[in-house]
Amino acid sequence: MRPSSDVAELAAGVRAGQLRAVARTLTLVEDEHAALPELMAGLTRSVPDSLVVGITGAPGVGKSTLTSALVSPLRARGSRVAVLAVDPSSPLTGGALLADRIRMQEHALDRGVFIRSMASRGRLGGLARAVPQAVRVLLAAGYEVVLVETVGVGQSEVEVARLADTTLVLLAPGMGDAVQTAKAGLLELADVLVVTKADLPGADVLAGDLRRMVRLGTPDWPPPVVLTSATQHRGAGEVLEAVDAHHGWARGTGGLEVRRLRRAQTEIEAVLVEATRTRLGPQLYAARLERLAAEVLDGSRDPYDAALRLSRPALGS
Ligand SMILES: Nc1nc2c(ncn2[C@@H]2O[C@H](COP(=O)(O)OP(=O)(O)O)[C@@H](O)[C@H]2O)c(=O)[nH]1
Ligand SMILES: [Mg+2]
Repeated sequence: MRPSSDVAELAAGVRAGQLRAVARTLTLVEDEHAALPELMAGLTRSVPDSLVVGITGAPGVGKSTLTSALVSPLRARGSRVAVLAVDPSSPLTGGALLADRIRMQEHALDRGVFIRSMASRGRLGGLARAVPQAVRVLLAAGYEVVLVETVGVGQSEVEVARLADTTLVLLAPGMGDAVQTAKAGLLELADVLVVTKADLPGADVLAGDLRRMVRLGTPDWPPPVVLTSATQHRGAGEVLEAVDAHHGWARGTGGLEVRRLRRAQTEIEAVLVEATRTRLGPQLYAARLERLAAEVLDGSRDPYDAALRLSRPALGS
């Protein structure tokens, strides 16, 4: 894909909501393709009525199950919905993504639902660019709701969850208590706390502990605690109500705008880093970074000078 006409055609396909164009573009985003700058220029668009929801929590907590359950009520109110399952370490968790696919299969034939998993090829910071870009592609394609499911609760996933308009943190009975959640910084991250698997023993105790914890913090927006059970088919509607309530509150207070600005800032910064890598070529970039790091470590160079030399190859090494 080189000629500008191809790129323009692809962007037009995305804007028209063509599935193949959207899928192809997301692959280019994943691969950090050289045509991205031109492609993204054709996909710039303000979508103020959009809703981007981050869904995070430990593997197995029930993220994919809840994500799938949220799609139906969203579709019922007329939204086109995209699901982005973010996998920071694709080779190892391929099985999890396959399971996600199966869990979301009930929506497979619905043209108003787009489901896609995305890997970051294990590069630090790669998700910071790829996820906001992918979200922008999906919004440009006319999906006004994007559900971003992260695979775990590692640092990069938490960063990704922070980029959403509204972030759900999921916990299940028997998978860590309220104190651990608070220690991991997940209470501050949460706009809505969801206790999944409420059909299992311990769910009410966990929910009660979480509510007490939330009250201790006295935040501007105390995250509501919602119980869900996939086996009993309950809770998804309440989760959506809580998401709407948070979205409305964030819109009213200006917090939504702040988050969206942060998403754009993160993307710009990530593009800056990746542009340097692209300009040098990944091998040279990695080699140079490694050498500069060694020099910083042995005290022969300060980190500022190292950063300058990394970003400005003309300075030599
Ligand atoms: N008992 C029970 N099991 C659930 C519930 N939700 C999900 N599960 C099961 O928990 C496992 C992990 O669910 P999944 O959605 O893939 O979790 P993820 O790794 O966080 O995406 C699956 O076997 C689900 O069937 C629930 O509400 N109750
Ligand atoms: Mg999952």
